[in-house]
Amino acid sequence: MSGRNGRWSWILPAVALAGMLLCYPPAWYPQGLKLWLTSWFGTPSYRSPPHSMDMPAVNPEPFCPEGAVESSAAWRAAQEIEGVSIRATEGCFADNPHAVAAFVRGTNRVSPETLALSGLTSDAVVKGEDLDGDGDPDEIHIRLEIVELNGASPESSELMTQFAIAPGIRPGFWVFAPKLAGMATVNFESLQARGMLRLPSPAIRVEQGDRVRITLENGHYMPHTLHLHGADHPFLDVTGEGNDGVPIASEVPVMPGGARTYELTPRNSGTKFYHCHVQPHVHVMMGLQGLFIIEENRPNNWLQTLNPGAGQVRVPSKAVTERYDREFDLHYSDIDQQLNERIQRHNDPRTVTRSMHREYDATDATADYFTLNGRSFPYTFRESLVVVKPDESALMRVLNGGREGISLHTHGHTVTVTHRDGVEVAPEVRERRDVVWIAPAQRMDLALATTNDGHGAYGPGIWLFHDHGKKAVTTDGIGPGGHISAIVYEEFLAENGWPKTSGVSLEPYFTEDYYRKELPVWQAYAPRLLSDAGYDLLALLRLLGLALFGGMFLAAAWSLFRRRRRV
Ligand SMILES: [Cu+2]
Repeated sequence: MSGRNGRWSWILPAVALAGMLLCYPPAWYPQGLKLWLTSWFGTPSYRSPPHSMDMPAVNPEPFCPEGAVESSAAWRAAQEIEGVSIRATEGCFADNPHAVAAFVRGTNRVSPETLALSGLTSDAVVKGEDLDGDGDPDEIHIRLEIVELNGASPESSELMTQFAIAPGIRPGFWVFAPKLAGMATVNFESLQARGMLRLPSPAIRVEQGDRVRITLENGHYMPHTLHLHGADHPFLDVTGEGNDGVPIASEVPVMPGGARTYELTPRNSGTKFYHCHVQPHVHVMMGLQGLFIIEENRPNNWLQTLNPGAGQVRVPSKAVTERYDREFDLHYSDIDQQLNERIQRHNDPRTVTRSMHREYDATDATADYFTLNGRSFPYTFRESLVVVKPDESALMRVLNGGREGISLHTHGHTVTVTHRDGVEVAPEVRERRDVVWIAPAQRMDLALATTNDGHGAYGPGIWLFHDHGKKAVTTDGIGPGGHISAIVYEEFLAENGWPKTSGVSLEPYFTEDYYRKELPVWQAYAPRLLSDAGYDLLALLRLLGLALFGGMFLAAAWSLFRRRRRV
């Protein structure tokens, strides 16, 4: 009995082994074995690769949404409000012209109608006396609030108040914001933040010699301050209180529910910076940072005190219009999702603080998202284009508010660095560059000339400008994304302000799927060739067979081994 059993007991493992060899994918055989098999059995016949998968139809957002108030003719047109000449916006999205007028005249000086249309409170930007008698107000009092965007809410499972930097991408932010009347969302049904509650914090413009007061009204749940980086300000104010915004050197921070007024009378002009200085490695990177521009003193110099979202300056100063046809505020930043998502996981100030200060490690930070004026491509094409005409000059005031340096490259143009950190570069040593290195916190004033001379410019077109380091042109590694924008000549803009691009369809980039990494990149121009590959069913069957015969073999070998030991 045992003899017959012994003979038969070898059959099962042998069958399992033969099955495994049959099912083993031939492509995995060693080269020598493949050649030996080929010499015995001939070459294997060609098997076509699996079919391409049918991808879902792309359902893009409108590039330049019709019917949005930002893209309306009423907001984009050149117009005069309260005696303020407001320039046209050639691109798709414009700032609210009533708010622009109120920022120029002062929210305390415009008509109730303009104030209501601006959405601001009457004390948002208060303009007082003309101290030097040159026809413009020199007493400026700005009030800033702190607003959380895309945070967790105890009342809803949705993020509150929402602001997308690109389709479907909503990291959490804290921003300085102008004082607004009414609610934070566009209406009762929407979770969408109002236009002026956005990234980046507004660019602030004051005049050299102005008596400037900025009150930080802290309605937020954490302590904050205001630090005027590079702007000439006294360390202490007239009452002896701290005025530098630095909790470890000058003052107790502004606690939740509190307010503090910072004061300065800047003696020099230039492109400066402002930011919170409480735990700056996290607070600045959460979005509490903005451009601070001190304009040269000129008669009748009515300034647009705030430029929400930065971008085109619709009422440039006298000194700027003497030298340039156009002016743009360009605020770059980057976002570490590991930091910014923390306010989406907690809504108790104690747990947010614990998570940010004790669990997050800024030395391990890597940037995932890259923004220009608070948006990533393709949204940068709606509101951060540098729109020009031939034979013009434009001033680009650039701030790098991010944690990584930027090697800013302009296609089709060279730019001249006229000021670094708001300090003039002597004219005799200025040079033209097509790559400008901008360190974190650095500001560069770049002069762009659009005369087609083969040096400064190569002629009209849609010319990209972007960091030439390889990360910042992606959104969490998916390109095109990041802070890509373009210098666009007016003749290359459609009626609605959208650039007349040619080449690949931009439609995939206007979907959330693309940035969730669910769409093949070139599907649009070769739907079958460049879609995702389907599954090879035969290969799957082989693998299943391999697993089955492998299991059989192991089970049989084990029972054989145990039987032999018993014998
Ligand atoms: Cu802060």
